[in-house]
Amino acid sequence: MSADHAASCPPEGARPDWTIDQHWDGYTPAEHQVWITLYERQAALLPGRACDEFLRGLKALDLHGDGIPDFRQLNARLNALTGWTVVAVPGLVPDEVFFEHLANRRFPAGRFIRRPEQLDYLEEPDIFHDVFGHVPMLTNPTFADYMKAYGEGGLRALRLGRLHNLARLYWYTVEFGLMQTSDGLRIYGAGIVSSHGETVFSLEAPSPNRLGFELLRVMRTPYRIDDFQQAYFVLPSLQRLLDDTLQDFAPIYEQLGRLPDIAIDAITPQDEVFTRGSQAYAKAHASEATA
Ligand code: HBI
Ligand code: FE
Repeated sequence: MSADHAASCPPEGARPDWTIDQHWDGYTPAEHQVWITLYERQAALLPGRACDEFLRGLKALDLHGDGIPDFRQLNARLNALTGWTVVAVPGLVPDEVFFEHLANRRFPAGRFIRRPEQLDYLEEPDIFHDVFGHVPMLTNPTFADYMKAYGEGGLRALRLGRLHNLARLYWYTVEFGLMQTSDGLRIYGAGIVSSHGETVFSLEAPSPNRLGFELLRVMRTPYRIDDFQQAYFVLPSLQRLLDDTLQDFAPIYEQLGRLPDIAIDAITPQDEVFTRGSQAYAKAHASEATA
């Protein structure tokens, strides 16, 4: 998510690090019902589609469909597993604030939940996207280390003027990543697992390209911010993601300064091709907002 629209000062009532109390007692029955509806829809769809690491995390956190989770209980479980904590924020926070939290194993999550008439689309990440989508993977030690490394890398990328490249890595892994497993392709990205439509589209539609994950390649590829992705990148394992991220990015940024972007729908001779997409869906939907 781009934080272009986030103000540079915390809003009234927020702490200097932009966190707020979750104020769990303040949720209405109708808000809990939105969580339950979304949870039940995704819980039915994800077995056989989400990777084992995600499904195990969902179970370990006991994020059942009784309503919006209370961060105090969620954090007791999560913190014991990987040292991560979920903190409530009012919405998008500035990049620097976001990375500073991640680097300290704190995941900023929206406190609000979408309205019933917005079940399938919303602009800012709400508590369902942030908690159901992101937090299960944070129970996995390898992924948990990756997210911390990403936060540290984000602070560096900001200083080096390379945030647009690093943000693509986040987008194509943390938000929209696929993984290769012995049972076939599986999803792990939070933007997919929290979306009914994209869960099916990302795995089954003939439209998008599905390509092997290569760090430099991913950082050269713009992404869709307004619709289903035109390309998904497939990880061989979570360990590969962590190993790639722990290397020094300075030489990579230097190469990125010389290399052009790769078109969003392109397949290069170096790509490992899982699916050569028809791009039919993208062609039928005119708007092309990319980042
Ligand atoms: N703030 N709350 C919130 N959630 C995000 O995912 C987020 C953010 N601020 C910045 C940001 N993401 C992105 O700029 C980075 O992931 C690149
Ligand atoms: Fe997200």
